[in-house]
Amino acid sequence: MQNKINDLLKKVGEFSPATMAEIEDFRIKILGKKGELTALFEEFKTLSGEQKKELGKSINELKNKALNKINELKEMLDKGSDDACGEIDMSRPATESAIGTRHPISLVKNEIVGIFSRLGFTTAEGPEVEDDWHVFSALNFPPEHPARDMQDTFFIERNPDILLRTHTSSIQVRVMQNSRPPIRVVCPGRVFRNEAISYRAHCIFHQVEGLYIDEKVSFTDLKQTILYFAKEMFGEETAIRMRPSYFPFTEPSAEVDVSCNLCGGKGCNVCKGTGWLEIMGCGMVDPNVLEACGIDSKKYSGFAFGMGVERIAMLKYGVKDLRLYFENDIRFLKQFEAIY
Ligand code: 2NL
Repeated sequence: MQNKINDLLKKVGEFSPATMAEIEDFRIKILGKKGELTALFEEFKTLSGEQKKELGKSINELKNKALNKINELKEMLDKGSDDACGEIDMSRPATESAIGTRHPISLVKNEIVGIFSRLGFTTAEGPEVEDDWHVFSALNFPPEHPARDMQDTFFIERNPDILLRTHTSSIQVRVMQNSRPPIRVVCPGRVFRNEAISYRAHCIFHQVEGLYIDEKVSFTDLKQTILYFAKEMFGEETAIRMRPSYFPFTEPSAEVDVSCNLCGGKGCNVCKGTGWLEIMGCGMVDPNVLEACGIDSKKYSGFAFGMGVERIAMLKYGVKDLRLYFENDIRFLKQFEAIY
């Protein structure tokens, strides 16, 4: 028996495989159910107590050597295959990891700007701290208009001519002053109004306004442009309707509704049973505004529109409380498109 143990010890010592399959074959041949070492253990059971004492140590040593050798060999081959140069594709892209998510207001603003850019509108931005002329006077606001009231607008105490813009129209005023028609521009940005904060109002919010000025621009152009926008934003099946309205800077003016795509126009709790959702205001630019900005109102006409980004985002994502857009609660924000 001692000889058999020695033979097997030698075999284990000399074993030098090249592949995983060889190791597995060897393991089965030695340690498997019908393996050589297993047979030795069967034989060991039949020995007398005295003989067991004599051989027990060496048969256990053999078993441990065999197990260790097999495990070491397996580990070596495993590692070798990882290190082998030819087997790693160094050109494979690394695993992407998200660095955050885009804010829903940015997503919707980018989408609005994108739709108009496909119609040839460029984008312009301007200062958030403005003067009275660019925000009110140039836009045909009469001196006694309530928007000029301290109640609605944030003024700088030391100089009431300086204020936080209440709409992004002041950007378009600057564009008109600084360029010649044809003008096609959309102006996204933050605006500020002195309002009590609630689920439907905030003192800071976002607008996108648009302006198109050229010879012979008509209300038909306005209507088709808005219809194109509505279909792109809310889906091909979307219809629009216009209701007469009033703004100091446009004449005629209209409020635009889109058909409610939640109930297909039948009436639901989102559209409050009407089948319609208000999305923006618009109109033909008042000739007084064109003249104030240095554009000949006899030669040129134009349309303009303005929409609240929070409102469009509420309709798009079903957000019921506007404050969620400003609180930076990670549970809300992480639901939007990831940035890599
Ligand atoms: C609304 C309504 C509107 C405009 C904005 C505009 C700008 C210039 C001249 C004429 Cl420079 N009009 N902007 C026109 C009509 C409506 O916004 O409900 N906004 C959220």
